[in-house]
Amino acid sequence: MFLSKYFLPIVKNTPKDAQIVSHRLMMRSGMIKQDAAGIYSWLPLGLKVLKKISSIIVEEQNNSGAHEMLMPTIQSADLWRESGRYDDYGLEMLRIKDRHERDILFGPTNEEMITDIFRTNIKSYRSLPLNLYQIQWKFRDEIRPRFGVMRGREFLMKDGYSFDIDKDTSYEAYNKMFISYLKIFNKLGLTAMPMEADTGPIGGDRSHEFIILAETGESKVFYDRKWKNLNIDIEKISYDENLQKIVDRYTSLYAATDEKHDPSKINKNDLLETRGIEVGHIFHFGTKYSESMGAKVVLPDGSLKPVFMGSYGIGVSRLVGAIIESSHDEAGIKWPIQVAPFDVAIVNLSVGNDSCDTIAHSIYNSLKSFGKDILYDDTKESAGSKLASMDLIGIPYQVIVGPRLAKDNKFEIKSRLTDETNIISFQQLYEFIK
Ligand code: 5CA
Repeated sequence: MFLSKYFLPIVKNTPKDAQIVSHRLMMRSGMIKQDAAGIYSWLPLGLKVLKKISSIIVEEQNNSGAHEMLMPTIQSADLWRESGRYDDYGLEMLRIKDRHERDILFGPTNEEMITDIFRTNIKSYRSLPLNLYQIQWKFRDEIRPRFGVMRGREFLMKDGYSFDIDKDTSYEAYNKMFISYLKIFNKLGLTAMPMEADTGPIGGDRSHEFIILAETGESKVFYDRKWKNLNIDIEKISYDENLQKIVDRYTSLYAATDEKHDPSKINKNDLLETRGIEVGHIFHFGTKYSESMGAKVVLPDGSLKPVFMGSYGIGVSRLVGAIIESSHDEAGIKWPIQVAPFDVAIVNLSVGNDSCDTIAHSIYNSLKSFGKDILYDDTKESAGSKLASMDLIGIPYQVIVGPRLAKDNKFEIKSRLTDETNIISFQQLYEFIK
């Protein structure tokens, strides 16, 4: 991609109302534009990151045996009346009337709709277990939308739902998602701590939040300092193992948000206190929705039984902010390679200089032939401003082509993650890419 032809509206001044670093950096780097309180447009650079995060989630959820689908954002109020949540949900639900005066709503979550899909299509215990998920926009009319995409009113969520024949197999499905979530956050370059949580308006008997530690997080969190020694290689864990044992290891050490914190449960000397960002939340609620909405399966003896369910959420758009909170410096974002909007940036410091242009173009073409996604700064901005913009948007590698080195067919390569710079030749670049 040539920067001169791209849409990257970089903002020089720090936006006044952005209180936390991820919000400031997302606005300044032209990733998002606020359209109303808690409602954002995702501009090309931001959308690329959102899609990369989504595809890592999809890949790992599919590995766990879940199936991706897509439900509408708009739902009928009648479904929510069946579960009893239409009245219970309160002011966070955006309620709409269509032209026939029918009550509809913009979905804040999808337990009712998925239960309806299940009861329409699944009749026998033979179809279980089943796990269906989607990545779809949600709307919650938050009283205090803030921190940019961290607490939006419209936000992208991965929401999944498991269906099982009894409590034991349903807990197995819950454990599978528990492990899948840790694998996802690990793949995204984040360390997420699972913490016991309240079930709130979703309901149920078991629930965990997944928290990224960050000073700017909304929740206060308390945990055992021995957490750091919990050496589990989550990547190596297979979904076929005894997952209860692994979940028990994760939950054996004290970790709680302030709603659940109980000082009597932990030795004072082991206690650490900080703040965290909730990036995922899973719930086991058994037959809460299947009973009220009549989602039953026929058992081998011909009797009917309501299915056991759980639901599993990840804040996909919130993750963009959470990753920035945990990977940035004063100059800007430092994207982990796997979610970076581009793989490599080429900065031509002297557009119009023959040797710079020739070198920059040939680097562009050869990196492209290796399948790399490249942003090539071919604009006539000053060198200082170009380098500052590249540090701001945080592409993991910058290839910097300037007239002094170009004379000898050389250029600089900078890792944005370590800020280490090296002078290299074409040959070294190829070796590096390989
Ligand atoms: N039905 C369940 C799971 S599918 C559910 O809705 N869970 S939730 O309410 O905890 O939301 C799931 C995740 O969405 C949260 O862990 C959080 O990361 C994200 N989230 C929730 N509210 C917002 C918001 N206002 N802005 C951005 N992300 C949000």
